[in-house]
Amino acid sequence: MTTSPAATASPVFAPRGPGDRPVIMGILNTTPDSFSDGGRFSDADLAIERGLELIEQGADIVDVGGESTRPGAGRVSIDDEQERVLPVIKRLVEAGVPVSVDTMNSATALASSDAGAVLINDVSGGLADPEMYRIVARTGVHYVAMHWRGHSDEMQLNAHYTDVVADVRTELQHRLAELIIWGVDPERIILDPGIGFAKDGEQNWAVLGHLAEFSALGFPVLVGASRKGFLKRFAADGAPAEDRDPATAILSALAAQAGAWGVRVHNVPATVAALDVASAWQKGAAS
Ligand code: PMM
Repeated sequence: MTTSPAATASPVFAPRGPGDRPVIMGILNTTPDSFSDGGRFSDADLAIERGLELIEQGADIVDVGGESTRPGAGRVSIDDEQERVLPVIKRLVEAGVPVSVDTMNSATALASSDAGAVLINDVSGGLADPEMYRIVARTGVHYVAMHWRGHSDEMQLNAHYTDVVADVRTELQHRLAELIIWGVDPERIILDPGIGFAKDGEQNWAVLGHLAEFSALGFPVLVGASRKGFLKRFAADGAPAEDRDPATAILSALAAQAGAWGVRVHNVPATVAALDVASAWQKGAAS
């Protein structure tokens, strides 16, 4: 296990100037039960094809996940998770695609880093696996620490806050402190307020409306709101999750204006258009 050269060199993590388009993380769920793409990409060949398509459409990095984290979802075994994600990561990396792995398991994080993933996207912020920070420190990959208060089958029971913005911020600061104690390079840490994780609709909006307070912690901020349940009200009753893409695109543009470093999305073309408009607006020029 060595520090991945790709992790050091990837342009995904290059410094971004004011008005620059945020990083687009394209979602590639290889789970058969993913709520928003209906499990269409559980076959490895199809998943690889989809990953390449996400890049052609303008994604900067492809986030490969093998365990569903939708509310109520059960756990998968580490073996099953790795069987799903590793072949896809290896082939995407061979094709030159910057890849992140969406995992709470340090063993999967390590195997994915060895396979060339440049980012560990951990929705548990390290709380699900006590080995995670050690692995992140040793491999030198970039790391997303998301705000989390428990696994998907119980998280909505934990949606109690005194002040959701202040509480989420404080809990992320605790993650940051621990990451740094474990020797993780602060330059490689990205924060995520965890939209939809132990948060109801109003709490999600409160966090999004105060996104700048998360950026003020001094770390890049990733927003993952794509097709989530709280956006249902902006589509017709009973409409499929894809119909939340217009609302997601607008939300991504607003997140960009609020200083987000990146957005994690299913629909990349809609996101590119939305972020290019936000960027042109901010720069006063469409270049
Ligand atoms: N949401 C999901 C999965 N992974 N990762 C980050 N960093 N942030 C998120 O908000 C996030 C995530 C759940 O959504 P999905 O089932 O559509 O992937």
